[in-house]
Amino acid sequence: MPDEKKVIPKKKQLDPRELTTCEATAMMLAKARKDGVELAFDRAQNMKPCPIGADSACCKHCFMGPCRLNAKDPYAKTGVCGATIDTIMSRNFARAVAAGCSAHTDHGMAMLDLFREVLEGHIKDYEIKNVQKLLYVAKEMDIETKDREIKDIAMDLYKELERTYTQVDGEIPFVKRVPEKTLETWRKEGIVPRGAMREIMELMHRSAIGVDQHYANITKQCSRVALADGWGGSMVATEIADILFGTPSPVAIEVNMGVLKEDQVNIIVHGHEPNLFESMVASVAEPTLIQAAKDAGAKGLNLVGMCCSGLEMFSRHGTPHAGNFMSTETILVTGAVDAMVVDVQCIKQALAQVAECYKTQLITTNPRARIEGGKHIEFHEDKPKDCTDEIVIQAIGRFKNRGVEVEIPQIVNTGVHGFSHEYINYMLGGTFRASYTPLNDNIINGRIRGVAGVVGCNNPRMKQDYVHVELVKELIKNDVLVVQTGCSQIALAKAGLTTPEAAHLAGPGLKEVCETVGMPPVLGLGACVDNSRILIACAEMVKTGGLGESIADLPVAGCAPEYMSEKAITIGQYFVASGVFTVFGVTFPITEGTKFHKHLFEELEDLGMGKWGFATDPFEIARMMIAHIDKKRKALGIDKARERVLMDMADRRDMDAA
Ligand code: XCC
Ligand code: SF4
Repeated sequence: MPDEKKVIPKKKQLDPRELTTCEATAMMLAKARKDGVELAFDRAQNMKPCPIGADSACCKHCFMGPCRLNAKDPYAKTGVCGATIDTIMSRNFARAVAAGCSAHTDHGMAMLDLFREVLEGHIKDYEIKNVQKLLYVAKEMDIETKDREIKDIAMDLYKELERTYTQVDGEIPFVKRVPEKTLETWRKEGIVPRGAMREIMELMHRSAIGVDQHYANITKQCSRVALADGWGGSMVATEIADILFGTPSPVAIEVNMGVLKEDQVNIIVHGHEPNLFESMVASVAEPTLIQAAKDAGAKGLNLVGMCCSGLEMFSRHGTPHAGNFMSTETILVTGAVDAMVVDVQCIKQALAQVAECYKTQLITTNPRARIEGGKHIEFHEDKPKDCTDEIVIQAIGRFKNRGVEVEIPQIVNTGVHGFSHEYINYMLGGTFRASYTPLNDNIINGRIRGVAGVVGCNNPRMKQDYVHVELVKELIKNDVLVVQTGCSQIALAKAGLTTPEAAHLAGPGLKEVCETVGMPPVLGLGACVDNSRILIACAEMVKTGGLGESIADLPVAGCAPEYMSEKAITIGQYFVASGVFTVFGVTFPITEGTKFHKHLFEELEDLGMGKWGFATDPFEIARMMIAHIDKKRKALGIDKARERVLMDMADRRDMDAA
């Protein structure tokens, strides 16, 4: 039974099924209520979002304020310094972009540190697993590879990629991947990133009191910072993870809370750093530790993932995945989790309290991120197993005297995930002619109407998973191929849409392509940093030809329908700056009817980029995305082809029926 003092007073409580479409989460939410344990779902009901903040109409950038304006009459007042609503909103937006970029680039830089230490021989527990990928990236970066030692090539690549972060002038290395016309637009606008550190520094400076006070100019630096994430920090994180740990390829994995095993020691890793998780994989395979678990009466060690690091791991190791962001508290309610191990990003502080209620060990591992009430076992890359072995020992200790009742929702779904852009290439093109030509051809001939990225978090202000799932269903029904990263793909996996069998839910054109290739209509590409894989895929589509000259010409659109993180805003901004129409759900930190709103939601498109959109209803979002895709098809002159191919297919069906 949970600790008495944690029992919460009865406040407003909605039926769990109104809060989530995830059956397991609903079950555990109901149990938490019975146990008197408060979760983020409850807090969201009892804490209305601050209405002034929701409109981004307040400023606390100096201590003459904080100042707040009236979103209903946005130009009636200014701040004490005279800052207008547009300045205030764009500065708030800038700070979110800077924070999100910092998260991804700090993570990417940590991966690069690891890479360097491996190369210099200071770290011996990791190695280069994927030489082919190393050579491929090195060649792209114009590094000589012929007749050279792998180590030397790798060191040159390290030095080259380090510029992504530290360079003070020039252009970041991965602009080499950007289609020429897109890059031309960036150069014209002055938004090609130099190095992430410099760009973030400048944005923090410009968004301080009394510096940049033109919303359009602030937006430029927002784009520059965001691009330093998408084509910089995140892309480096993805590429280095592939080089060190292997490029993912599709595997069938188990998802949902049923992956926990009552008779095993259950260890959840929840966070964003693959190196910790890789070492956990090694520790749970350690014969002495397996024996220790058996001696404690367990059948074995059961390692599962949650959120983004889970997404990176399942495609490399087939590690099961227990759920997305809004399930991280509820899963502790099962009582079956012996240790929850976290590193950085998206870790709710309340996990410490919920863990305490259910006697789970909450273990922090990264020096950047500690939680009051959690146990800290620091992870050091030069001796990773010191930390992860100890975690296993702690988990076994908790298994031995769980002291709480265990109730695991017996729900397990299967999804096929791990589609790198390299694999998409191969899957559609075949080994001998790996290319994007078949994808482009199928878009041009209209079988595939376009491609949509549906990504990002859960947010307890929306019914968990509902918008992700309904939106994606609507898109594939309309022949739009969906690619995914982040927590979104777990929503779709739980709904059974990430298997090849889900092709029957697709429109006739997409269905035919999926059935021919044997692929799902919804492709999971990995963690949030792996949004870079979507950028690369877009760049490849442009380079392959037939779909215009810049990313802005492609019949593609993006969406984060249940986002909650500042990181999502950064991702949204780099997709917009790259040329993609990007729709966000839940809420948008902006006041409508202002110049800054018009700038983000209309004017950026006129500058050759994409633009933002906002809607909360999945069907409305789908309508907006499809309308955009159709607009681009028309501009490319391929709108008629689609009508023809659909007519053909109807004829064929009639013939089959006759
Ligand atoms: Fe976090 Fe990455 Fe959002 Fe999920 S999707 S809630 S950012 S874990 Ni990235
Ligand atoms: Fe107010 Fe201007 Fe200071 Fe912001 S920067 S808190 S608007 S005085």
